Amino acid sequence: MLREINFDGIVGPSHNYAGLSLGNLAATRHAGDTAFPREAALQGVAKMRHNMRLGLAQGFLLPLPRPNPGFLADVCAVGDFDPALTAMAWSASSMWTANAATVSPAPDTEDGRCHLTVANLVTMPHRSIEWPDTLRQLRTIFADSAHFAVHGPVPPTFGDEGAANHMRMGVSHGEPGIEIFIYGRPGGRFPARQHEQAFRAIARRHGLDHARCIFAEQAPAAIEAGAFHNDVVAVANENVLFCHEQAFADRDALFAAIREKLPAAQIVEVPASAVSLAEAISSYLFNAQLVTLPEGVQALIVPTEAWENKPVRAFLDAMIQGNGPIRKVLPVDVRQSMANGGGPACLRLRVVADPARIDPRFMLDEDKAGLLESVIRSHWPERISSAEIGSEALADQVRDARQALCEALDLKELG
Ligand code: SUG
Repeated sequence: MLREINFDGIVGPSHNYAGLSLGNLAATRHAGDTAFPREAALQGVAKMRHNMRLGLAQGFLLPLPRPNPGFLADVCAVGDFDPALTAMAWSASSMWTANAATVSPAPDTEDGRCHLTVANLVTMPHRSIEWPDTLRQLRTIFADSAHFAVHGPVPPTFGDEGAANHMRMGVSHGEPGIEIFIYGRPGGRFPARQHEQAFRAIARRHGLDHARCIFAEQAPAAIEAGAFHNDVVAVANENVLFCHEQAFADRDALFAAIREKLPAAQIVEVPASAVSLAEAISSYLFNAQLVTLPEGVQALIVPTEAWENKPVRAFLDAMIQGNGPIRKVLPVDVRQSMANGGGPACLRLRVVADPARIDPRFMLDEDKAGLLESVIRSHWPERISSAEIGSEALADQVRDARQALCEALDLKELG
């Protein structure tokens, strides 16, 4: 049976705050802070447990090998120490698996398989080095080629940041849906990380029906205000789109196209008069997981920062009291990730598939969550200050921690 499975990225043992992402205001604000990798990873597992206990299917992706073994050798001479390049090699940014790939589930594709294209992430150097290891992992998880096609990245000429800029809507997960691709146009203060042509290429290689695709531009003002991905200002699930009034360049045209292709669509738009763009971005209201619970109602899993923000809370309280399609709001604490600009939605990649077709080593249950916690507690560094990034002793600890995880999960081939 087809279900939506959320694959969360396990926060890696090198999690730190180096301020590497221009245009990601939280990451910039926290540059140089001391990070707490153990706490960060435990917060991530707690979120997975929370969602699993709601009756949702939960998977995970491993952190990637860090410090990245090839990168520094490629860009530095032996014996050189360049703090910026070192921080790139150490980044744990693959935890935000919404940027791992773009996923088109089987009901949408010509050959009836679920297609995944790994994101090239070329705009940010520290993220551009993720895809080869991510691809290896995706090819392990979705190895059943009768049901999955896992593609390499689109050419680096076209920046691609994966599912964070992609929304799928439909009457239910298991039926053919419409796929909405949001891209940015360059020229503003901050980089536009998603190129239109990357998405057009992905739609073609996934074998999507053009009549059920929408390509729309993200509002330049949203990028300017710090929405470096569409999932900072919008989220969709089944027939519901939840978004900020200023998320899209041409909101009327986008909404009309959605309603024409999906008459059952319900759009819950938050007006700027209730929550300003700045407040939406700082609270990460839209970087929420919008999910359908087993009892059939939709719930919004928000970061505690959104729940504690006054205007956001006022909007959410009114929304729940009203008669809209989102019936519940559930806060989760992912503060360590949030400080780098990654909320609950950044931390997960959604795949609609039959869990029985997926490598079971990547599916979570209560026992495995306990196993993850015990490996994290005994191996993840408690803290990493900016001065420690690059330390050989810490690098050894980071490598050993990942190795211990791979061994505990019987995934030595990815070690
Ligand atoms: O690419 N932060 C990530 C956050 C990604 C959030 N993902 C989604 N919105 N889906 C980024 O900007 C900061 C790392 C640092 O600065 O060390 C970072 O990469």
